[in-house]
Amino acid sequence: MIPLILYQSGHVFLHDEFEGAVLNWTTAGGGTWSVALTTARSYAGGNSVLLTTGATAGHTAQISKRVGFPEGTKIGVSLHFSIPTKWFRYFEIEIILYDGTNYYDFHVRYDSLNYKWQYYNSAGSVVDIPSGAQLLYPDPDSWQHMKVIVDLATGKYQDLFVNEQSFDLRALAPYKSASAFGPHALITVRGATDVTAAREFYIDQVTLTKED
Ligand SMILES: [Ca+2]
Repeated sequence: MIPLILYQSGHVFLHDEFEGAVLNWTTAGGGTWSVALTTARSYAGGNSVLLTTGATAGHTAQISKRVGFPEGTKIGVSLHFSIPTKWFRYFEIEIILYDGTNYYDFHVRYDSLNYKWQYYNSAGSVVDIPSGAQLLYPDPDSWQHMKVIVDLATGKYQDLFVNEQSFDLRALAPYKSASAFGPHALITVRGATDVTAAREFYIDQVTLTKED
């Protein structure tokens, strides 16, 4: 099997290795969260982004970015992430695509307590991805790779690649609702925990692609 960590399809229209002096993403969270560039660890170069969830209610931390996106094509989001503790709980990528009439809320997350992938379905509920069980690399300082591809033309999820596993998502539809905003995408990378303690995770090398 070809290691999917080398999987690089599509045409890159945004790439961020978080080596600049400024974090060029919008930050948010719930409770006493924090988000900042750090030299504590990195996948490439000398920096990554450290996100710390709130220890108080909310328990989330995230970065997000709005990007222009041509109508009728596929978009891919690829990144490396590192979670120091398996009890973190949820690590997720959310891709909201606007086509001028509706928005589609594509949302894939890893449940680190039950070792499985989940998605938000057309009712806006979190459900398991079929055959979506996966053990990530075990060492707490491991960098994991994931790539999600979604399709505005079909209004369906497409593919999820994580380390050496792949998941066919083409039968799965996301939540959809009316929105008059013009065509663009809102990309969010988020961590969430359900314990009353701060949890840390790292992100590096985020790549957004237009897929064929
Ligand atoms: Ca980096």
